Amino acid sequence: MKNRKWVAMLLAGGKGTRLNQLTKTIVKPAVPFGGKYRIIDFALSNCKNSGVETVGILTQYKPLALHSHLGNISYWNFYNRYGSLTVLPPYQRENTGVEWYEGTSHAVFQNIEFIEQHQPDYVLILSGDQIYKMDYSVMLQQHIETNADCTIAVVEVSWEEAHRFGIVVIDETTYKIKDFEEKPVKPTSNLASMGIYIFKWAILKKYLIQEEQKEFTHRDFGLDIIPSMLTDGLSLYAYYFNRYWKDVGTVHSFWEANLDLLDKQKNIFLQNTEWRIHTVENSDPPLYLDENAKVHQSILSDGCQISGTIEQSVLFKGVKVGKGAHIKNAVILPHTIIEENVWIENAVVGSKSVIKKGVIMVSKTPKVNLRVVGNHEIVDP
Ligand code: ADQ
Ligand code: ADP
Repeated sequence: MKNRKWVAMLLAGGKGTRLNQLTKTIVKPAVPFGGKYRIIDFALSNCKNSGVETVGILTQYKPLALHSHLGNISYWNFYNRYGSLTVLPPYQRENTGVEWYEGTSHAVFQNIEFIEQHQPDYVLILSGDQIYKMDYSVMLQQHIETNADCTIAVVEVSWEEAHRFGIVVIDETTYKIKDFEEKPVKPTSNLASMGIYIFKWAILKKYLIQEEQKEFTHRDFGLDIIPSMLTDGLSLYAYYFNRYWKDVGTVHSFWEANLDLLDKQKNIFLQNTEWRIHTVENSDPPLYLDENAKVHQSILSDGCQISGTIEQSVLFKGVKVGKGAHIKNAVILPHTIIEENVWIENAVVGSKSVIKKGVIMVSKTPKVNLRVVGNHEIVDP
């Protein structure tokens, strides 16, 4: 990995409006995930495990929880002779005042100086709101071998979902990208961009500057930068990823991705520590199951206190479940209290909520009718 100068820019500032109740006070990358993690831990751990030494994290929207999570930066142990982890909020500039980041490429444009300090050959652009385990150094290897100007990581998605993504059309033998369209109404392929890009830095820099001079632009990678590069005949390649990947943009996909962690066959299984996901440790007391507790195929976290029955569920830190309560296919966020004789099935329950004695919250059709309780909500029978 030595002497391969690359810098990662991790975009962690989007609003994430479709996670509604769960992102009222925190930004999507800071939303708790998988019992003890936050969503951003996946991209950060991938960086650490892939040997990316310099990471800039672009924050903006409701950053408090994210900043405090990242505050314990030494934990991430990026510090070494070569690099560091740096949080980059929008900052005060001469003349113009604080300029908020607009689209994703504008956010990177504003940090050109930071990138230049490191004089990288390549820049890796990442999203802070995806669940996956990926070795970015393999993608970089391909990028170097093909001498690409830009490499886009792609994954096959279902045809019904394809319209939610940037859609890539490739030459099947060379993987060269022939066409790209951001969130097309009628997708012509089901190969989706993962929003993960490697660019030659000199080329990206030129396009970032060029984009700023345009009058009508979203200042976005998918809408502006990638299409401009294709139009100009640059060399763009797809990096094909065939492992687990989920963009947790909606409450439904958040619920699904949490429950996916319970399946040993899926290659996101967290107990498989060959590619470890790191997080900031805490000093919560250990999990406690009392004499009435029954637990089946579930993740239970530190500080939980269980008297009821738990099946195929993910319980985050400090959740209390009373006697006679039954929880199935549910995701229960930190410090929620579930009182006696509650029945919850196919649901996401936000953090610090209280579900009162006897409440029945069951959805038989989670695909269309997942039950969701907001953070701090109190649910009475
Ligand atoms: P979206 O997911 O819609 O599509 P976007 O909303 O731009 O992309 O967010 C990408 C990442 O950037 C997120 O982590 C978000 O939090 C962050 N972000 C957004 N605006 C930001 C800003 N101004 N400052 C800092 N961070 C910001 C993208 C691609 C698609 C691709 C999907 C895959 O555009 O082509 O298919 O990702 O999920
Ligand atoms: P959702 O999950 O609801 O789609 P996103 O985080 O993806 O929410 O953001 C929705 C849109 O708003 C995206 O196009 C994104 O680029 C844009 N956006 C989000 N946050 C910001 C921001 N702070 N500044 C500028 N644009 C933003």
